[in-house]
Amino acid sequence: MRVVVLTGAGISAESGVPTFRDADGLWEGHRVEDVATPEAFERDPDTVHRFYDARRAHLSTVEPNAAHRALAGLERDGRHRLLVVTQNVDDLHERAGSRDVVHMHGELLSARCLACDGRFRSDAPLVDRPRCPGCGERALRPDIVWFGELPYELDRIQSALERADLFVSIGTSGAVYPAAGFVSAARAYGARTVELNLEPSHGTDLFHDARHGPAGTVVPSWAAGLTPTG
Ligand code: BV8
Ligand code: ZN
Repeated sequence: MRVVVLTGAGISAESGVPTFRDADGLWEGHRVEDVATPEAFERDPDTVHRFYDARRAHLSTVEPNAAHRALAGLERDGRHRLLVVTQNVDDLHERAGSRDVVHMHGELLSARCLACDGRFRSDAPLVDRPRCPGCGERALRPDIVWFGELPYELDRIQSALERADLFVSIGTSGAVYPAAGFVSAARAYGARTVELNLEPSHGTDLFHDARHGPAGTVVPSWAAGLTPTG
């Protein structure tokens, strides 16, 4: 089967990465509009840099969990064609072994240059204004898709949704678009749709099936059901 898996903050919760909804809409004590918008970066770049530098540094203290590993195992198994489309900016899918991963909202371990528009793997704190590896300008910003900005690889995601036999949504509240609209698109193209989440999401009625519980438990048992041994 061609399987498209959409993941959100909930899949990394058991690894110790805070979700957005955890703190009543406050992102680690910050209002989203103060740290995850181009206007916020314009207004107060240091606060935005410190916010992402802290999340980037925190990555080295967390590990992938059983849900990330189960998806990597499904891909490695090879019986099904798996594409992971993640809203997450952490690198836990890749560290679990997943290779076909689309970061539609960017990555903490990447920086983008406002002078030459280059994108570079980088784990350096950006608040110190390091020089761009490409053009040497001190014009790097977090390579993150902020509210009001166009997500990455929407064309690739759209064509994968059009050809999907199965669409699975894991650990997402379904509150942010265009990601929250993928289930309807996949369904419209004939895919079966499954929600694996701690609790019903905003779009739970749009799914054919739903299993509610912690991803670290629900995802491995769902994956095992997809590749019966023997
Ligand atoms: C754009 C990077 C236009 C930053 C992020 C249509 C209608 C209404 C509004 C809009 C619309 N279209 C666009 C908008 C505006 C906006 C939007 O959707 N606003 C919302 C708030 C209404 N969308 C945008 O701005 C998008 N851009 O539209 O551009 C455009 C068009 C043309 C040209 C130019 C521009 C861009 C949105 C991307 C913003 N960036 N992230 C960063 O990370 O710092 S979004 C960010 O928030 C995440 O990436 C994710 O997408 C979202 C958080 O949601 P979740 O990941 O689902 O996390 P959440 O905490 O909400 O929920 C966790 C879930 O997990 C819960 O359900 C919980 O029950 C569950 N859970 C918890 N623990 C576990 C668990 N599940 C399983 N196991 C557990 N252990
Ligand atoms: Zn540059």
